[in-house]
Amino acid sequence: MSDEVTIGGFGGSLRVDNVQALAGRVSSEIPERYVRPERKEEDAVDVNGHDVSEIYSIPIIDFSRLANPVSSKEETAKLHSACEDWGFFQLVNHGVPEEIINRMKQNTEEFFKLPLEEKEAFAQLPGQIEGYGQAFVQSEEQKLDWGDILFLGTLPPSVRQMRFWPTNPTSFRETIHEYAIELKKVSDLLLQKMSQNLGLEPEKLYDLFNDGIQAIRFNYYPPCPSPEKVLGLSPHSDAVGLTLLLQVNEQQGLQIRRKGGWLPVKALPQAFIVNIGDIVEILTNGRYKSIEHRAVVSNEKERLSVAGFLSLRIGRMVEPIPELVKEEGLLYRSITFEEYVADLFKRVQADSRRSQASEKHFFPPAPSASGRRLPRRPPPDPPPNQTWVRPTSQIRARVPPGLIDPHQSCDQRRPAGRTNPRPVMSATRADHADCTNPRHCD
Ligand SMILES: O=C(O)CCC(=O)C(=O)O
Repeated sequence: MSDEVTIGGFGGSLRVDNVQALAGRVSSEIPERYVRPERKEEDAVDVNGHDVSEIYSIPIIDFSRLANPVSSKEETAKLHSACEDWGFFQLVNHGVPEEIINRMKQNTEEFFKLPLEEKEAFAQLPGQIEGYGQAFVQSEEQKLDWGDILFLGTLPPSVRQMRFWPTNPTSFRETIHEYAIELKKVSDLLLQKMSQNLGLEPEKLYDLFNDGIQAIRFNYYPPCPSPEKVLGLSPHSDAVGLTLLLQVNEQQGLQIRRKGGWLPVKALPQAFIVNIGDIVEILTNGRYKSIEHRAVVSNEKERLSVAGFLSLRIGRMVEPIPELVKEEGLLYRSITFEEYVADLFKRVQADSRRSQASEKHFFPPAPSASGRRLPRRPPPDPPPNQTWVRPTSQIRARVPPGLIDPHQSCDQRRPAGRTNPRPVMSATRADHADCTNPRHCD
């Protein structure tokens, strides 16, 4: 194979303590690197003075109704509004055999229960993001997540680095393989329906992602004696096309950004929680939103989840689809997938040195079998007097007090009459003063 593509190879994580083992040792005092002072302030924000968890629940899309000619139209319209207004939905009746879902859950639990040394046989190698370890620790100052991961490239089969695929439990490799195939079937239909909803050729998004890379990340969040001080997973958006998340046990913990607060998501058993990633946000010129999310932990029970990421193949362009660029003009610059990832990687490194939360998900450019890196071009400059809008993953996850949350991608990013998109990093509440969209501005 002359141009073998793998997910590792561009950069990895610094080695830090295994959190599952650490959780077994600490009784009350949490090591400082895990303490997130910002949680106090952020968790105090609720939506309109109400308990967000009581008011909102993310949309539920019935996959069987999407596929059924009788109900497809209505359910497809529901899907469209979920993608536009929420960027998140739960997908039920998705058709993945229950037996595969249950085996995936069981194997995942069994793997994380193994003694540390056994899991470490599949540990990340220096400079690699695949394998067992932690997500993307880039500096000694960076705050750390209260969780461990196993990250694997799954599709196409040529991206698989089997040295990271656990052999215990014995059925795990087969389960991951079968699950990956099922996940692709589900995402294929979703992409077709999304294309239809966007007024594109039905196969447009499907074609773009069909030869793309799929990866799976297994998350293990151990119980923590002071759960209110830590984060299982830092705020981030997903630098991929789509994510399909399966919560493994009944312990909840996913929260999404909504109206300036953190909205807890109650995962339905057997459902996938689907979210739009940054690449789809860019392809749709911001029409579908990639929403920031995070995971919190419990003091009683561990939480496990399995996130399946669908991304592009190396060499594809990440740019708005021309048919979707309307009067608002181009909001994102064109960039190759490998430039996009390299750019993201640089930003994460810079952020980590500032000891802030970092973006986790990216697919680095793969060295070819000959070891030669794919050619890189410098990113183009924007047209005169214009600044590009940054995709969500490239915007700081944590919003300094007084600034608008960039994930509430308000129309005011680009007020009428302005020809240049506003650099969202510097948007203030005053900038959004006359926004009429209740979803965007408080
Ligand atoms: O565990 C969760 O609920 C969130 C997982 C997630 O966001 C991720 O793996 O990217």
